[in-house]
Amino acid sequence: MLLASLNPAAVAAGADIDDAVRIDGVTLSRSDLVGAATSVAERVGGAATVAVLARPTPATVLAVVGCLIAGVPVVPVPADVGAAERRHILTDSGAQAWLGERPDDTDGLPHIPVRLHARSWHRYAEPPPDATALIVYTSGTTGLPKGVLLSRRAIAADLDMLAAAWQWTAEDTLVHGLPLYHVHGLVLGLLGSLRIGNRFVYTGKPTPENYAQAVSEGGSLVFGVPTVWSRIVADGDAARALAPARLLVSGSAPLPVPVFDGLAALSGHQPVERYGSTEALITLSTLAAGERRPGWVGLPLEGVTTRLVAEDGTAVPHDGESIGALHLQSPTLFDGYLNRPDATAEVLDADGWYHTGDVAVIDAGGMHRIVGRASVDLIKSGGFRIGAGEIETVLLGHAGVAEAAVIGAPDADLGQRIVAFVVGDAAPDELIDHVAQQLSVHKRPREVRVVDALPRNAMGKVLKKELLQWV
Ligand code: MLC
Ligand code: AMP
Repeated sequence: MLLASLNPAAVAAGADIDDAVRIDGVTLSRSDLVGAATSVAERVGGAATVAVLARPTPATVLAVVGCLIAGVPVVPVPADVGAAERRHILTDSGAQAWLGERPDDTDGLPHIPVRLHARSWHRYAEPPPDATALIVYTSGTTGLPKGVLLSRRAIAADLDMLAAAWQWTAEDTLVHGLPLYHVHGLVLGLLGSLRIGNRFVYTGKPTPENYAQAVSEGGSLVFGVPTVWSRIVADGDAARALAPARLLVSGSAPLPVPVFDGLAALSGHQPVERYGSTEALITLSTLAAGERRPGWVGLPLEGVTTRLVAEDGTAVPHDGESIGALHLQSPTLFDGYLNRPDATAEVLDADGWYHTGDVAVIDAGGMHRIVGRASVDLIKSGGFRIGAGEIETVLLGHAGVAEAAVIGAPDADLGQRIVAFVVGDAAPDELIDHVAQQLSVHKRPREVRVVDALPRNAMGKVLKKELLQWV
């Protein structure tokens, strides 16, 4: 079963632990989780889809777990979501209610609160493995985010593959402070812990101090995006305080080599790097018992096959130098984008290869290095995937903007930072707030530059590579 450690029989047989999940000042035992989440399941059973505003709270944990018990697909909604993105997610997913945290604006949907102290011991049959567990919204280069359909089977397979790669066991205490509305924090961090049966500690904001504290209290398996690791290294003391951990794991964006080296020098741990996406889950990783090479993201997990493809469709050699488009086959692949067969067909071919949109090299030993994204319009900022097109559309919706172009400029802290170039008479701060309110706070441009004209080619297309030279 997907949530193996919450199997009521396992809990009843004495496998209870008092502190299975610690989040937002609340500690839940395994039987608390089973009882309260089953009570949630009873209230939502039969619903087609529900939305969960994924603030990092016990209510969010119980809402997600309750839906997984009842077999109701969950749409995790970013905690800082803005109005336009929220409406899109609700309409596109067809969510019938908000479960758990209550948004300020429910958009007319009913809200079902989660009662922390309610208990039910009803036993639900395990839903079929191909049932959708989660619909996770993620950005493309253009347009509004697409709903990625993730089955129970894909999630369970990925967690088991990672458990093997990282020697992850019920003895671990997993700590992180990442958002609970993306694969990293939700699937790996929370659902991974509930499947493997280890203790889970949510740190609150992923600050160096909070991570150091969580490890001093017994955290052994620590997850972060490169921005988190970079801030920890810059802190020095926090990095040294991670020494007692068992494994530090970085993913969601490229880990700069100096950050890898800084962690190794200060904490004594070379971080494990792993690569993944919302659509394919985690597919490549270095191993707990294997080489960790700065700048490289590792080997295919058990059951994953990769290939590199040149622009003319021919195979690129695995020589550690030649660059090609990365395709992969994996038992962890998504079941398509909700309502978007066209977009699904663009990335998932008839032979079951997922075209990742990343370019990579592979060496003779099968080690992978991610060179970058094929498109300049897909930006990774602080580990968040953000489409230039969705921000441009929102900027163009502002009365003071005539033209807009968005780029991801290199940034020492965020990896890439969103910079918007606009033609118009709006004030930059007003435009930043406009994006934060319409899309989500983490998608706001960090900088808006008002210019007289955008550089365009003869066809009128904005020259983004040239804009990158302007920052
Ligand atoms: C500032 N703020 C504003 C604002 N300007 N709010 C509204 N409007 C404005 N104009 C405030 C916010 O309210 C908030 O306040 C604060 O700024 C947020 O600051 P930030 O600068 O945006 O946060 P930052 O510190 O930069 O965040 C860094 C980070 C974050 C690393 C914590 O980027 C993060 O959590 N990244 C993780 C992304 C992730 O998990 N990706 C995984 C994708 S899955 P306040 O008071 O609330 O702080 C995936 C698959 C895989 O990729 O391989 O894993
Ligand atoms: P998302 O859908 O948010 O999970 O973003 C997936 C994308 O994040 C991938 O296609 C990569 O571009 C990037 N990514 C994830 N992990 C890594 C990593 N370890 N190194 C480099 N890029 C990564």
